[in-house]
Amino acid sequence: MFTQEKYLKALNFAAQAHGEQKTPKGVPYITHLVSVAMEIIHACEQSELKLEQTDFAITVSLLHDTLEDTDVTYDDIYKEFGPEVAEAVDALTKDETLESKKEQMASSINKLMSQPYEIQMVKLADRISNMQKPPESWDSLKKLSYQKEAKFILSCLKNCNIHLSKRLEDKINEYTTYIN
Ligand SMILES: [Mn+2]
Repeated sequence: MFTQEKYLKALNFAAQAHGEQKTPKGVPYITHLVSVAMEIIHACEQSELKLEQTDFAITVSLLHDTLEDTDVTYDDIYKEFGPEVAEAVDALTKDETLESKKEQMASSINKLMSQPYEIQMVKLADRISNMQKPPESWDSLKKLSYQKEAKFILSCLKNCNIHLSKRLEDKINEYTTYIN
């Protein structure tokens, strides 16, 4: 189970932070965050994770893109949610001082591998959410490289949660139907 008030606190904070931002498909960004949180809740229930771990993973899932994509700072998160959540969101944020997307991904995964399982779970849930049908504008090459990247993420983080790993594996296989 999880604590409704903690979910709502993180949801409201994230909704405020992302404001008018949209996903690549043009729907409000909060749909992405809620879909990641939904994957986390499902996996935590199936794995019978403790209340504290579940609340933590849900909060981090709702906030996971705030540092990367909004004006929210590490200190803002620290003040509202404490040091563990701030550290977790930071660990899920790309280092944009690195030049290529590939380097950013490698460094991000490297950083995540030494983090607690609940934080790694958010990365898997994020990618599960992002393996839905890609935008029409993506060509085959882009879709293929996105699928390849997902395989890399899965191979590095698969031990954090068996249900999320299985779900991402299924999503990766299903993704092939979107590539022509
Ligand atoms: Mn995300």
